[in-house]
This record gives sequence, C-alpha cells and structure tokens, in this order.
Amino acid sequence: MATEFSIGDDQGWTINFNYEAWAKEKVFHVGDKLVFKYTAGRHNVFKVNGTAFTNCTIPPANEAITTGNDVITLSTLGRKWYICGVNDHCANYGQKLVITVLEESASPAPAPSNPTTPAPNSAHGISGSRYQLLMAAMVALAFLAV
Ligand SMILES: [Cu+2]
Repeated sequence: MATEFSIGDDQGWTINFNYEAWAKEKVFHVGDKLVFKYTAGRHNVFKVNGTAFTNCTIPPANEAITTGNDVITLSTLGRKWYICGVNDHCANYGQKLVITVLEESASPAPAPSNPTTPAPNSAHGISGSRYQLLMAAMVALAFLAV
C-alpha cells in the first residue's frame, strides 16, 4: 500500500520547520507520494541533487513546482533532495528536505495461513497414490512378462 506523506504535517512546507526531524521517524518506499502544501507564491519546490541541497543552490525558475499542493510520486530508490527556492528560505530558514526511498513495500499477503490449501492437497494425495498403485502394477506386469 502506497503512503501519502504530507510534508511537515499540519505545518506544511514552510520556513523554520525541522524537516530533518520530521523525516527521521518515517520510512519512504517507491510508490509513496510526497505532498508539499503551502500558499502558492510564498514558497516553491525544487528537486535537487545532494550538492545543491547542501549549498542551497537554486535551480532555474522553470524547474520549480509551484502549485502549493505539489504531489511528487517517489518512483526510484535512493536519496531525494527538495528545497524551497524563494529568497533565502533554504539557506537561512531550513526549508529543505532530504529523504531516503526504499524499495517498494511488499503487499500484505498472508501467504502461510491460507485456508484453501488443504482441499487441493488431499485431492492431489489421492491421485498421487493411485498413480503409485498403477506404477506398482505396471512394474509387476513387467516382471511377469520377463
Ligand atoms: Cu519557502
């Protein structure tokens, strides 16, 4: 089951919020979604690399996501970096998020305790023993023929 993470929970995507602490207690998987919520125009979202994250290097404006309700689906493994490119929100107000995406979470299938398995098993058992009986008879016939 994919999870939808609302970045910063009630605070949303904003300045003076500890996104490092926020992300620390969460586990992200491929297929999950990040939702950046903010008042459009006040902030924006840039997906950047680790170096740009560390240095708060703002990419070209046309790479920004700016709707204020930005949904990003995590499609690949590894570390992902996001920063706000408005003014010095990244450099001086901590508006930056780094996460590590793990492989897709296994679907919750309770495989070992499947109640439908005994019936086919016993049916197979019967046909199996019949087959053995037939084989034994064939072997006996073969011996008789020799
Ligand atoms: Cu901002």
